[in-house]
Amino acid sequence: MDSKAIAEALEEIALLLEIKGENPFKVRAYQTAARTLENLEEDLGVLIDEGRLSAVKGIGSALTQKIEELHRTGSLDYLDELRASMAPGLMQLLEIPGLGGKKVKVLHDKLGVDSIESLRRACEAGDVAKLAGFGEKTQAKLLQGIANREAYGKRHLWWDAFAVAEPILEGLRGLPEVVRAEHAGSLRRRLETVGDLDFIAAAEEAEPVMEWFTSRPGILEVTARGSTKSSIRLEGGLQADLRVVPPAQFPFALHHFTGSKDHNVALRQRALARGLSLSEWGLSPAEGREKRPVKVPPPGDVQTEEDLFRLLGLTHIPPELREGMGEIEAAEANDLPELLRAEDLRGAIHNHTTASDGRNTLEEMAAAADELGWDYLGIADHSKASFQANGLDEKRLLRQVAAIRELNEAGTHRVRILAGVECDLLSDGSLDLSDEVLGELDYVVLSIHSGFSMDEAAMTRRVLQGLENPHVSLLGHPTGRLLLQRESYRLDVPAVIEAAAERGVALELNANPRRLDLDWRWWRTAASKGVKCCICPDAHHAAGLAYLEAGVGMARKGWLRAADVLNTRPLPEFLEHLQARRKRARW
Ligand code: DGT
Ligand code: CA
Ligand code: CA
Ligand code: ZN
Repeated sequence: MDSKAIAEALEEIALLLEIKGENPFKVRAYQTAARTLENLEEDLGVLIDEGRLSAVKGIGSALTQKIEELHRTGSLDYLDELRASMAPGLMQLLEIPGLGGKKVKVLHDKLGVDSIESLRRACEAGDVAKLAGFGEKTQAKLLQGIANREAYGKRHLWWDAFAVAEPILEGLRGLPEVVRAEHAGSLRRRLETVGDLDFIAAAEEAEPVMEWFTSRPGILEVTARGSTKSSIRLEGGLQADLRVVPPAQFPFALHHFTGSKDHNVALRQRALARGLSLSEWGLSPAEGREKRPVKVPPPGDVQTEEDLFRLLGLTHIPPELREGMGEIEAAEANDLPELLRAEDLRGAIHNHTTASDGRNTLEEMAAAADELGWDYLGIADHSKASFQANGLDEKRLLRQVAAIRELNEAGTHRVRILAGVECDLLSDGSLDLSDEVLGELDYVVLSIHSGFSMDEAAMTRRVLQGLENPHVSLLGHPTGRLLLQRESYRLDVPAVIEAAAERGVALELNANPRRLDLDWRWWRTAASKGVKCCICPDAHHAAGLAYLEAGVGMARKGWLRAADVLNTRPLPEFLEHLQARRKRARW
């Protein structure tokens, strides 16, 4: 286990001790040790090997043992026992924003709160507001947090759902009875969140397929078991539907269960206008057409969704576009864009390292980018105002720039590393770093990490003012949402798109699966105004570079072509785009 992961384990111990009402000094000792580990300059393994860990300031002898055990084995009996001794409901309370260990303990001691449900009752009765240190405002915020959790709890991040769905699809495809199988539903449309998984399989004989699907490991409950449809509930809360159809019906079923509902309704109307009734079963003459018969194509004519669209006079509509947002009209006019593909991307520039809150070093990130075949990797660690993320001040940032230049010179990596920053946009609209320092960088990502509660007008002014600075190449995660967790801050997005177009600032499509920000629904407008998109994984560890793929799905949903996306450009052209404003500006 590395020092960051060990720090997290120590933080968890501190939290658990806090809930248990342990001695505050003991709690503090764990917190201090966690922070010490996070900021460790030396390699933890070396410290342990040389027996010098207990001499590090902030780490006592009792903790030395625990840290060594975590480092060696990746687990700790003490932590496991602590976890086991805690009512599960109490731990869940920590997921409500605004509740930490201390508050949970007070709620438990004074009101007997031991679950989210009992907290809700206590809030609704007004008991929480009466507690010292809580008050009406806190109580209202807790109730809101509970309501959000319920609204969000039913859906899952696309990325997480995909990870669960992939092996199931592979398994289905591996069954001897299965001729074809696909994802359907919102997962296939690559919606940012997914309610449940849908699978369609083609097989002459459904029974063995259903048997396999409903008896896999990791199933909590089989909620339906039929000859054409079965449903299961999986560990982690996801539900999954499987429909098994005869092979001739497959393209119709796949199309129908891919949705969306709005798209299906529009397509069915189009079929009706041609005298055809379209369903998951196939095409048949529309009612009332018996007198004036239409020619129904023989089933063999429709092998694929392409065939189905063609029969209805349309070019193929990729699943991502099937949201009932004008895709049928565009397909009719042969006017659908050629969508961005994953292989069009050549790199990305919003990524973090251990210099701020990332888990991997510059070298490790570069090695990972090499493995992915990227042409360029931009490092944009946090700036100093993000102190909770260990943001860089001018001195540390310039040191990092030098290290990056050196690493490029050394030629150890194929990927070209670009030196940037994710500079905080402060509440007054100014930037967290001086122009002088920003001028040393290859590019600047401007992001908001604080002061979320402004009203729309003030927030929009703040962003527009930030965009004035000619060093700014990219506006990071423009609306600040965290999917299933936190709403966007209030912002006049059309005004920001307008300003970005005028100033030649690109907007980020942050591909971190929790963000996917700017939302896909805005990108057609943005692209039509000439705003360029830059897709970035916002990776905080080497494996996070792979998030880029989630961004590709969102860009496709936003009707974006490769030409709309900056990081499809070869390095020289890409850099020129990022720096064009700075070059134009007169200082
Ligand atoms: P989700 O699961 O909430 O993320 O969204 P979907 O789109 O996956 O919805 P789901 O799983 O309820 O159904 C899958 C698809 O099946 C849906 O996108 C369209 C089709 N479908 C389901 N129910 C209906 C319906 O009542 N009418 C129509 N036209 N289509 C339906
Ligand atoms: Ca679904
Ligand atoms: Ca479903
Ligand atoms: Zn950020």
